[in-house]
Formats: sequence, C-alpha cells, structure tokens
Amino acid sequence: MAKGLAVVAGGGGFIGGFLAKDLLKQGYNVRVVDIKPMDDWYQVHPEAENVVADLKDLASCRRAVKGATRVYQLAADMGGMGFIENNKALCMLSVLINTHMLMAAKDEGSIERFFYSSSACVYNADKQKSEDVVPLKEEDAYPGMPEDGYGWEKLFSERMCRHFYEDFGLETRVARFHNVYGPHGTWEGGREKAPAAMCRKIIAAKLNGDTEMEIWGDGKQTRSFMYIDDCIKGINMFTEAPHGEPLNLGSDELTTILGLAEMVEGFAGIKLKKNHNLNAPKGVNGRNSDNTKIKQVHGWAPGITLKEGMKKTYDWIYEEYVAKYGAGKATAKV
Ligand code: NAD
Ligand code: GDC
Repeated sequence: MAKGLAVVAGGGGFIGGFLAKDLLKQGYNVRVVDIKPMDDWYQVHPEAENVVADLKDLASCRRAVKGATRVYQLAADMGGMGFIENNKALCMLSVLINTHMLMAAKDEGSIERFFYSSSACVYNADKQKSEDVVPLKEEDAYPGMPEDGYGWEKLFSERMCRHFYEDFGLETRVARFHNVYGPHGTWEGGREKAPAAMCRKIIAAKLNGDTEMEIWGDGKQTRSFMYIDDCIKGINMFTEAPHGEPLNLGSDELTTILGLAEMVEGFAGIKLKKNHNLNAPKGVNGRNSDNTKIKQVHGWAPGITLKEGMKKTYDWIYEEYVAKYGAGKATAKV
C-alpha cells in the first residue's frame, strides 16, 4: 500500500531528481513536474508519473497537486552566481511558482506537508563581507538585505509559507539550502555552481593539455558546500518534523574557492596556473552555515566531507565530459 502521492515540483532538476528517487524508495507514489522537456531532465524515474508543465501557471499547479498528500516545491529559475547575478528578473519570477503552488496546495485540501527549498542567499549581505565569515545563524536573515533578485524572492516566499501556515493551516516546512553539489547536476552552460565549474575546468585542462584555468574573483572567497545525500536526508527530516522557523541546511566545512580548485587538481593529478577574473560574478566574500539550531532541533547536521563528495562529483563529471567531448583535444568552452 503506497504511502500516498508525493509531488516533486522541479523534479527534472538536480536536487529534485534525487528526491523523487528517494521518495519512491520510501514507498510513495511520486508525481514529478518540470518545465523542461523530459530529455533534459537529470534523472527520469519510469515508476513515477512524469509531467512537463509550467508551474508559473496556476491551473498547471492545481493539476500538479491533485490528489497529493505531500508537495516538495523545488521548481525555480536559478543557478550559480553566473546565472543569478545576470538574471535578477527571471529569478524573481519564481515567485509566481511559489505563490501558485501554495494557493493550489491550500485549495486542494489533502496536502499534509508542503516543503519549500529556500536558500542561504536570503542572508544579510553585511554579514558576509569577510572571507573569515562568522557562520550564519537563522536570525541573520534580518534586517533583510538578501542577494539581489534571487535572494529577495526566496525571502519573500519563505514568508508566504509562514503566512499560509498561520492563516490557512497549510503545513509548510522551509529549509535554507547552502550550495548543494553532487553528480547528476548542472556542470556547464552558465547555471553551474563553483564545485561543478571547478571540476569541468580542470577536467578540460587535463584532457586538452592546458596549463592554466580561470577562477572568478581572487579565490580567497569562502563557502561551504553540502553534498546531495545530506541535502536529501535533511529534506526528509525537516518535512517530518513539527512546523518551525526556516533552518539552515548546509555544511559547516569552510573552504576557499582556491582551496576547492586545488582539491580538484589533486583528483586530476595536475597543477594549473590560476588566472583570476576579478570582473566575474563573485557573490559574497564569505558564507558558512551555523548548524547550532539544526542540531538542537534534529540532533543531526550535514557531515559528508567536501573531499568525499567532490571526488564522486569529479568522477561523474569526468565521465559526462568525455562522453560529450571525447578524451582528446576538446573544443568545450571552459
Ligand atoms: P535546478 O535548476 O537543477 O532545478 C530546478 C528545476 O526547476 C529545473 O529543472 C527547472 O527546469 C525547474 N523549473 C524552473 N522553472 C519552472 C517552471 N516555471 N515550472 C516547472 N519547473 C520549473 O536547481 P536545484 O539545484 O535542483 O535546486 C532546487 C531548488 O533548491 C531550487 O528552488 C533552488 O532555488 C533551491 N536551492 C538550490 C541550491 C543549490 O545549491 N543547488 C541552493 C539553495 C537553494
Ligand atoms: O556560483 P557559486 O557556487 O554560487 O559561486 C561560489 C563562489 O565561487 C563565487 O564567489 C564565485 O565567484 C566563485 N567562482 C570561482 N570560479 C566558476 O567558474 C567560478 N563558476 C562559478 N559558478 N563560481 C565560481 C549560490 C547561488 C545558488 C544558491 C547558493 C546557496 O551562490 O548561486 O543559487 O542560492 O548560493 O548557498 P554562490 O555560493 O556564490
């Protein structure tokens, strides 16, 4: 007997592909909805009901949540800094998806849980000016000064989730993801984030016999990166738990971007000259997750090490790269 119908909105994407697989394993019937043609989905699970639809449209949202007991709202027009810095209006239009999915879920009446994927980009920029960053606590989202465009949309939608809970009784749950990475995600084309970008650039250099690579910024900027398996575990924990404030869901293992690149060079067995593009999209100087609250509430925090996760990611991107460009003198833009 299935545990009910779980809907993964944005399930043609990176995190949604893994979440759909996990929910199927848990015994849910799963409906996956994404605007991309199915050929472009990172993972397609035949045992799921797979639907191509634009969830900015309210009628599509109503169809998407029909008969569901759980909704995981991950659909968003998003990417790494290369995308969100240059597509602020497009990122903000995701507010239509979030608003219409909340309305549809409320009206459907059968939804027991509504999970929403917020972001560390909601945090006040003034708290992220130093590479030697104090890990961000949940209260650091206020006073509000999120990432322009994308961060404001995420913060606004967090509050929509809160008010749909308070006023309409919709059981919303919110996590603030800190830079999630892993295989079966975006690794080229402009929406990729730093972990995948470092892998792609270094793999390309290795296969092409290049001796240098481009890094955006001076490389001293710091981040933490959460491996996908920790993200999925956290989504399940947050969804099952009683309603509460949005919590961090991120790793607290800090690295510089230069350190990330050097880790990947180690996997590749090469050392490259670094060309620093100081005009490229940089985001904040430092960002890390304070995991005090997630440990208090859930007795757990992400713990898969960067080295372990990055090696799996590197190996997968290497296979993808060779399959697409061959192992010789690749012509890929890096
Ligand atoms: P992703 O881009 O791989 O997945 C998002 C999916 O949403 C895509 O497949 C896209 O086609 C789909 N989508 C976009 N607009 C849509 C629409 N109008 N209708 C239907 N589908 C639509 O991104 P991801 O990394 O899997 O992120 C999933 C969620 O987690 C997003 O909401 C993102 O903002 C959030 N998040 C991700 C990270 C991260 O580091 N990956 C960090 C913070 C927050
Ligand atoms: O893109 P991103 O991973 O997003 O960039 C991290 C840092 O790595 C930035 O300072 C960026 O300039 C640097 N960087 C260096 N070289 C490269 O080739 C490169 N490509 C990329 N992409 N970055 C490079 C992200 C958002 C997500 C999400 C997460 C939440 O911001 O883009 O949408 O919200 O935050 O944690 P980042 O971490 O700034």
